Amino acid sequence: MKKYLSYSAEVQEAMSTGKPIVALESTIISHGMPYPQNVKTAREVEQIIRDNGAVPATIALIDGEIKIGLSDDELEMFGNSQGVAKASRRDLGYLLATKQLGATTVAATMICADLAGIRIFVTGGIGGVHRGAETTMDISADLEELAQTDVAVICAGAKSILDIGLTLEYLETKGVPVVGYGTDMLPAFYTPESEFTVNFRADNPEAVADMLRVKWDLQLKGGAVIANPIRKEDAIEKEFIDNIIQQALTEAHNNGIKGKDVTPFMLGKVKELTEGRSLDANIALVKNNAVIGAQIAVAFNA
Ligand code: PSU
Ligand code: MN
Repeated sequence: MKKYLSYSAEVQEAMSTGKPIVALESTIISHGMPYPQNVKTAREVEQIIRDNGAVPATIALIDGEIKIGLSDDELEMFGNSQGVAKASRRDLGYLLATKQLGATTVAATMICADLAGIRIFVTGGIGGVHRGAETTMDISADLEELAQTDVAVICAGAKSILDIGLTLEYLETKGVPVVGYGTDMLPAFYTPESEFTVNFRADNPEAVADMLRVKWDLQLKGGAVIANPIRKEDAIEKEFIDNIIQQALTEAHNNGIKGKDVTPFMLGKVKELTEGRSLDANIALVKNNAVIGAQIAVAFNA
């Protein structure tokens, strides 16, 4: 299994000297944000993680290998090329065997991080139960991965392109803890709050690290969602964004968007309809998550 893994020099060094490492996904680069903001953000997020005492490991599939840590040129390639596949759990075997470029989703990044022994992962938003899933059955593989793979995901909560209530029910059934970082309310990505509460609240990195340590000491398989709210100054007004999401959902439906294309379509459409404000918010919240995620990795490593 180790023969499929290939580490950057920076990650290799961190592993041999026992430094804290933070995993990062690549779907957010290739399919979640437009070029060139995607590459710029990816680089800045990596630097924020370094500045907060941890080592970044952006994960992607290249030429039959799972790359744990990308070079600057590789980040550029993932941000600026059309032929990158969106890689979730089901895609890993095929994309590696055929030596294609694959940008890993939350689910696939968790799998690869776990193979590399990395327990802390920072991103913007997770996939979830989509609105209308009671008929479409569109439920992200991210949720099943959180149920079974031992990686904590620091994100900005669940986006309201999803059915947040059903996403929480699914996570509850699967025994995945949803922790609010400094909040009792579940953040909803573009807004710091939603109408839903989290399961537990943690007010500092040590509290998160302690909870993860006990969970995994007990061999309770699976991950955790650490939901860190977007800062007020970066947030988008709830009524405005809800309206836009409703329009984007209608367009997705009218265009017959299905399967793995739903989330990228929605992100692109919301960006267009907000004239870029959703992208600015997305960039700000990922950076905010990188600060907290690095601090959690440091505490978990202690
Ligand atoms: N949410 C975002 N940005 C993203 C994604 C989700 O705000 O880029 C990506 C993540 O990689 C996530 C994936 O794992 O979309 C979920 O896709 P799906 O719903 O097809 O499982
Ligand atoms: Mn889906």
